[in-house]
Amino acid sequence: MHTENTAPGGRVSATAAAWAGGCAAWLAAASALAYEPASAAPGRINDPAAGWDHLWHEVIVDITIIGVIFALVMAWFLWRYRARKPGEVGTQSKLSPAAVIGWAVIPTFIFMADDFYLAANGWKLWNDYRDVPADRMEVKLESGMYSWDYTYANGVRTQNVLRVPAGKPVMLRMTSRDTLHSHFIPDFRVKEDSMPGRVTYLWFYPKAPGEHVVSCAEYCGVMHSYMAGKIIVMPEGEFKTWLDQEVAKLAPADKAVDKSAEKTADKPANPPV
Ligand SMILES: [Cu+2]
Repeated sequence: MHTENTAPGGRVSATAAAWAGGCAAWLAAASALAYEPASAAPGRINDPAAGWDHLWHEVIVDITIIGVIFALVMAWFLWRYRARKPGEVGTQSKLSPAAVIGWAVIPTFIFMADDFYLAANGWKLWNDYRDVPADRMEVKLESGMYSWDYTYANGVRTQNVLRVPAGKPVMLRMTSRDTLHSHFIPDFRVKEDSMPGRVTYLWFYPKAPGEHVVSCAEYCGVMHSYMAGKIIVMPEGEFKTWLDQEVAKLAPADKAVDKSAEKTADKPANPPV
C-alpha cells in the first residue's frame, strides 16, 4: 500500500463527510417539513387533491435540492481538477478504502432514504384515500365504448356529464360493459380503471362550483381520445332543484329508488381485490 496517499484520501474523506453532513441536515429539514395530511382526523382525508398536490410539491422540492447539490459538487470537481496548461496530464488520486466506500454508500443512502420517505408518504396517502368519507354522495358509473353513463341513487341517468353539489364528497362505483376504461378527473387528481365484471371506485371532493374535464386514461378503442366528459359542480340548492326536475321526468317504473346504492352509502367502501 502507498502510505503517501493517506493525505489526499484524508482530504477526500473530509469532503465526503462535509457533503454527507450537509445532505443529512437537508434530509432532517425536509423531514421536519414532512407531509401533513389534509385531514380533520388521523387517517381521514377531506380533500384528496390537496394531499396529492402536497406530495407532488415535496417530490419536486426534494429532486431539485438533490439536483442542485450534485450540480454544485460536479462544478467544484470540474474547477478543482481542470487542466491548468495545454497538454497537462493529471495524476490519479488514490482514495482510502473508507473514502471509496463512503463515496458510494453515502449518496446511495441519501437517495434511497429520500425515495423511501416519499414512497411511504404516497402509500399512507393512498391508504387514507381508500377510506371514503361516510357523508359522501354515491353515483354509479358504467363505462362503455365510448361514453360515461352515470346513474344517481334515485334512478336519474346522465351521459358524459355528471352534476354534483359543491361541498360534498362524491364517490363513483364503477364498472364497464365492454373493455377497460379509466375515469380520470385531472382537476381532482383522481383516476381509476373501470372494468367488466368488477366494481372499482374513486372519490373526490368538489369544493366550489365549476366545471372539470373527465377523460379516459386507458386505451379502449379507436375513439378512445374522444371519450371525454364533464363534471359540473353546482351550488347545493341548484343541484337539488336540477335533480328534482330530472326525477320528475322519469317514467314511473324508473323512479324505483336504488336501495342497494342507498344501503352501501352508510358502509365503508371495500377496496377492490
Ligand atoms: Cu375509454
